[in-house]
Amino acid sequence: MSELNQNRASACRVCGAHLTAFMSFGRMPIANGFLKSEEIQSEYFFELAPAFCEPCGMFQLVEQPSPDKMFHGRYAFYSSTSRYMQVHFERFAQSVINGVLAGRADPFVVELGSNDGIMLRNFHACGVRHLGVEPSVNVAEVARGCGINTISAFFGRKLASHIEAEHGHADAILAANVMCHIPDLPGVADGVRRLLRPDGVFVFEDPYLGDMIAKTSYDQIYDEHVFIFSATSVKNAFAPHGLELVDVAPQKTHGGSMRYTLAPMDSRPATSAVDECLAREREQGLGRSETYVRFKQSCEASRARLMEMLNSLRREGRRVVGYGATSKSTTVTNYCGITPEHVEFISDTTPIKQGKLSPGAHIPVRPYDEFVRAFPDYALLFAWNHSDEIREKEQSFVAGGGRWIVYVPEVKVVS
Ligand code: JHZ
Ligand code: ZN
Repeated sequence: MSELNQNRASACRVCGAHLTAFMSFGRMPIANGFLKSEEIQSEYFFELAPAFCEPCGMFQLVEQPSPDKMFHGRYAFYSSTSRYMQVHFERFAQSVINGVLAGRADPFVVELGSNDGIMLRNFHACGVRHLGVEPSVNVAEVARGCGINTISAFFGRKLASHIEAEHGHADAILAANVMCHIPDLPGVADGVRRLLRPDGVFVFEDPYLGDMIAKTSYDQIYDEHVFIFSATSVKNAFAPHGLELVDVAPQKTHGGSMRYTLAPMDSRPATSAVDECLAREREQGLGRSETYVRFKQSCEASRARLMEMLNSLRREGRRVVGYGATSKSTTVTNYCGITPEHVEFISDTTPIKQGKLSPGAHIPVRPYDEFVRAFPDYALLFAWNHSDEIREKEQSFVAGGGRWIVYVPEVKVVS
């Protein structure tokens, strides 16, 4: 697929059918493009507009910035910032070790988009042969520093052949919050099929379309997420490449995700969870365009309610601070029109984001200490997907009278 096609698709990236955006979130910067004030002049913008392909069921962006604008040596998202996510990936790894790898001699595991090694460290600790593929050099470097074998490259057919030639076929190929980032899904599917052993499995998880629609969590839509998957679209997208959807398992992470297990066609039986999930998606109307018209209306209503609240707090002179400079918050701040007048700063524990401005809205990102030093009246929970972990940690904020503003599944103040 040409670079041009990857950036702006008039045809579905999976089945080639004609694509039309059903809404636009407007002019959007790179979600993780935290910047210094002297970089404002050259900030890059594109139009964030999702489309739904009725023939194959794939939810996708019409336009996506080129991958090198998003994933590079200054990539701002380090997976290991959440303690809960560390536990999640330890369990994910254990399920693979005790599942498909059990009883195999010298198994080999490949992870696509292995970031700072949050998942592979568990295989490394058990002495399992592994390889991470991570194009963002800075996060890959953290993994290598912990002894995790990692190459910095984008995965596709060619790289799959190289890996196979050097290490042999993989018993398991894993990906978490990665597949939905890759525009050339057919190329990755072919690469996976080529690299996988005939009795191997490909297991990946990503934010789930069913949750996004049910909760109006439109902030899952940003440049990196070129696709938002469902079981229906995953089944349709991989079958032409010889990979069959054999299991699905809902996950709580990232505000509602789905774990998909695929295997070479007819190599293992599909669980009943697959048909059940496909039926639920039909009932939810995920295949119908009216669902997306309603989703657009829900996004608009959510935006209006959030701005009403932030404007009235501003009139009352309340201090509001953002919590978590997430990728998701770039969509929320830019789509809703949140400015530093509404949100004084965003607190974040990631050093590379601190001292910078949030993309597009230019709200200062400050170290966590500043949140603790002078608690605001309200904290706008941009990292709402980590709500349990954060609210457990921030009990003194609430005890001191602080309140959380959340906007998923609906805009409200909670203590
Ligand atoms: P978090 C990223 O999305 C980007 P983001 C990516 N595209 C993707 O798909 C998902 O992850 C998986 C901070 N924080 O996890 C750390 C605190 O400050 O919601 C992070 O900057 N204090 C790859 O960016 C941010 O919040 C805390 O206590 O939307 C959380 O980002 C915690 C728990 C986090 O992912
Ligand atoms: Zn399609």
